[in-house]
Amino acid sequence: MAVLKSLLLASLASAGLVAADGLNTRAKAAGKKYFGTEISISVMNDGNANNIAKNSQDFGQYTCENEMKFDALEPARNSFNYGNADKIVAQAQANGQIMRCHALIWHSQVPAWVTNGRFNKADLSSILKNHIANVVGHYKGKCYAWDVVNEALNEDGSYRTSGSVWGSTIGSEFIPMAFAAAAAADPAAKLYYNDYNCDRPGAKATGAQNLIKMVKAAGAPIHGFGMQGHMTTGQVGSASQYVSHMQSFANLGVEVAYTELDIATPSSNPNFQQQATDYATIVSACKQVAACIGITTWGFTDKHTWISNSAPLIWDANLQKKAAYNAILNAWGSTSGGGDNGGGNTGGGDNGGGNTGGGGCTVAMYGQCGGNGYSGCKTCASGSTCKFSNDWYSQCLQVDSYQGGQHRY
Ligand code: 9MR
Repeated sequence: MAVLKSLLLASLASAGLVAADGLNTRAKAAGKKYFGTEISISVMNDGNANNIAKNSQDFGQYTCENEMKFDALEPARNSFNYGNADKIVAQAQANGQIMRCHALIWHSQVPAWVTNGRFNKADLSSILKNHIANVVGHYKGKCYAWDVVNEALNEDGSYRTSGSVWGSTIGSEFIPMAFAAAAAADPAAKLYYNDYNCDRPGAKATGAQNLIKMVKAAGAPIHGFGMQGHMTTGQVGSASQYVSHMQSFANLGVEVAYTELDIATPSSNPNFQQQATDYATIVSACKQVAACIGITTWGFTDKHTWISNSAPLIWDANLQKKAAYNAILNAWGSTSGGGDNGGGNTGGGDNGGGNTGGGGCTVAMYGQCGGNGYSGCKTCASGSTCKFSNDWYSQCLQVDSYQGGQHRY
């Protein structure tokens, strides 16, 4: 019966008789700007996967996975390479999808000419401003939002210096400096601070709120907070905690978006029903908060995910829709904007997680711990280990308790 109904709706939709249905269509009917996905050149080169990404009923927005990062765009000083990122933007525009642009200033994926350059504060500040002026200028009018600064906080909410060329050379003033430079280059773009492990109240989320206040006090514009939302199946808990937490950011005068949502479950022993419930919980929370303007998942198929041995997304590795797909549709509600049900939120435990920074030489989760030219601390905070990513970058990554594995880079 359900199959017949969806076949009927699909043919009516293709005949233009009813609005086509999808994750993005439902999000918009619930008053949001978009439901979107991270995409990469590898996904665009995977024809069947890319056909899913091109469907604007499901995805109204793209974020480049790596193609707009500093190392990709300015691999040598003042020499900019926009080829791959432009291909993604062109596909978005061809399909009527908007871009969240990611990420201008981050301690990770910084090219060696910057990290090894031994620049003083004045020189590095001018490198930062030049990068932003070029990149934001190049994409002026094409990015709904920019992640201006990414992951500038330690787990205890203090500003990251260890492993960050920006924080250690310029100090925290690089943050308002970056926001001011982005605003000058594209006054219409929404300027975001984006970070992980801020999804619930805690020291790091408080640090993010202090950072937003600090940028404003310095006289620079900041319009949004990006909750990355890298979560674990079965540990998501109830929607109400996310509702009040997002509202506490909105109270600072910024909009909020889930920018990198994925909900890990081991591919060897997945729990897709629980995962579906957990996706519905986050969607239902966003739906309840006016300031939550949209949700981006960090990819859409388990075939292309940054987390090894995991099945964290909405389509499986064979590009078939998982239980999460319908759970998200139901959680948004009907396309006519009426109230469907909210999607089942089960209670469940709220484990805050999060490792504290610790004194002396400890690299927080996701911090750099090795790579050519890296001379900083190599000891990862407890719960994480130093994992090789490429010749220039090793990173402290979480040891997943459920499988003893590691997130990968
Ligand atoms: O998914 C990205 C992966 O391909 C890269 O190797 C990695 C490099 O650090 O970055 C991943 O994306 C990250 C994002 O840019 C910022 N937040 C965490 C994301 C997942 O690791």
